[in-house]
Amino acid sequence: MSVEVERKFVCNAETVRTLEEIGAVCVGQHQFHDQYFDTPQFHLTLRDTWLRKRKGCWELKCPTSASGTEENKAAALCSRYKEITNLPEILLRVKEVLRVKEVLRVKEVLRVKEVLRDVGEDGETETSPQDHQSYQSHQSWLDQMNLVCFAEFTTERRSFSLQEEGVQVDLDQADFGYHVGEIEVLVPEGGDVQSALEKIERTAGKLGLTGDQRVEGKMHVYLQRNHPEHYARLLSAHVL
Ligand code: V4E
Repeated sequence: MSVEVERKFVCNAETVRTLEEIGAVCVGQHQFHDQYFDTPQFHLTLRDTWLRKRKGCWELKCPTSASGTEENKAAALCSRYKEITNLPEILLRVKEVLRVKEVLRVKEVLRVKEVLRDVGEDGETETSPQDHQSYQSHQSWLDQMNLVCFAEFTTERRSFSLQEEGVQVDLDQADFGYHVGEIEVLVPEGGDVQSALEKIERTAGKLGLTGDQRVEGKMHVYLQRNHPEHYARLLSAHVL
């Protein structure tokens, strides 16, 4: 598990040239399709927990607690989320957030437990790569936890690396007409978040970013445009 620390920024026609001038190297361009899942009552996203399927793999982004020493201006412009890519861990975390015992009827709980046991959540069952693959594509647990897709879009991403800083800069163009940049550093769990924030601030300075407002992410704009009720719930819960 790692923590992704990132700052979003508004990019423009000059951004690629500026990246090249500061020594960033383009490390690739690719397209991916994201599907995001939640209950119809928004149980996950109201807890700032984001379950998605990208390129056939499940990923969960969930909050990480700030240490308290990072609450300065640079930190305020950044977000930090734990990224979980191991499916049994994802199911465990989703189950915790949904408080399955309270939300589902007894019969449904038993079925969820069975699924979690099968994917090795209790650590007793070994899963082979084939099993893992089949659970990645087997979606019955979505039904059992009442999870439905609430957002899907495709992103064209160009990625740049600033090797000496260990920083990646992504320039994203979403298919619903929104363009956003991200400066990001991956920190191993328990690693130095303060140092990641400093690297991001130095990079932002080199890119000439002067704004002191948080820039909206793709999901923010997607929900605002497509699901105003969901958007309003997240705004009033201060998730977005
Ligand atoms: C964490 C989150 C969401 C999940 C999508 O995260 P995001 O980093 O925006 O997407 P993407 O495609 O860049 O993922 P990556 O490839 O970097 O893993 S949707 C909303 N949030 C919360 C959130 C927030 N509150 N504020 C900001 C600035 N970003 C995200």
